[in-house]
Amino acid sequence: MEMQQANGESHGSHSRETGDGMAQRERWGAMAFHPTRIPVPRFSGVDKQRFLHELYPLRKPAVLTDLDLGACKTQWSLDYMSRRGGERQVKIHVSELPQMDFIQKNFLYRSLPFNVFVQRAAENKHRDFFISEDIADIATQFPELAADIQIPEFFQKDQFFSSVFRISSPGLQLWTHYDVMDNLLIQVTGKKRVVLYSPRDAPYLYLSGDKSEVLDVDKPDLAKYPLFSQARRYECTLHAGDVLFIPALWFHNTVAEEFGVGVNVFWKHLTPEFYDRTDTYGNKDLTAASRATQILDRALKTLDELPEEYKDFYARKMVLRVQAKAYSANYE
Ligand SMILES: O=C(O)CCC(=O)C(=O)O
Repeated sequence: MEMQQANGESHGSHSRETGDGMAQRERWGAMAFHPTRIPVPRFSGVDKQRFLHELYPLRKPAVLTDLDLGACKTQWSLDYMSRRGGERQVKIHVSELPQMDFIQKNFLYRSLPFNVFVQRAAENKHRDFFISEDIADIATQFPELAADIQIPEFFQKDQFFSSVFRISSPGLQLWTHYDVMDNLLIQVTGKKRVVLYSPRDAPYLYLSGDKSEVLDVDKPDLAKYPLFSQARRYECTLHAGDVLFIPALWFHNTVAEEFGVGVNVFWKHLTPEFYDRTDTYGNKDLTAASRATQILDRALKTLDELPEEYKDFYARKMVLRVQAKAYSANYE
């Protein structure tokens, strides 16, 4: 029901712009935005048993504190990272503005030696962001550094997908997106704010693929994205040593409040056949979801053959059928 109302209303008000509609949009644009912030709960010293039996089944984000992450917390200074990481080339996002924008593409992919990158990322005047690799695994790419970090063993070895360094300049903002795998975001040094939205709130996020077009979640353009104010905002601040569990499909965006080093660990919580074998970042939709999307694209093209009145009628009937058949009743 929600999806139909959401899309119907927003398209209606955008396509049939009246004087009233424009005034309304201006009012929305001018309105201050003070969303309710739902704190992500924090749990201290969670062990594997508690994680798997109490927290994991809830499929909700949780900040895990006071875990034993190994020597990384005290060791990973700038000099140590540069020395131990060496001169291997790494791919990075480089942008002049801290708020990276995937619509305007205000960033470039570049390669730098790891030691140069780490030093530059720590400087305010440079804007060199996190490392992005082909399927990344810090254990094989940076064994000297990986030896310092003890990744919480909350999943079986064969579920492991990737581990990625997140080295962020102060102020770096990463857009709201979802991943299809479960994820632990381990904040080793520095401070990061994370805002999350439930998969259930997808209708309010103006999605383009796996990303939300609403780049500024603090001051959204409500004239352009009026439904965004309905998205429930979960929020936490990660301090050195905190670990955030981000369940698959939960939208998240990050702001580095200080220069910081983190490590992401992605793992498959479903059996391997669900996942796309060509996925390198853990964000390609499950194969059955991609097939269903292609079939929908074909259905939409077929509906285009109809006159508008009929297309609208059958489209609404189809939406009702999708809701009745595919929406979960068991989902908050
Ligand atoms: O740490 C970051 O800045 C980004 C983390 C992220 O996107 C993720 O955990 O999937």
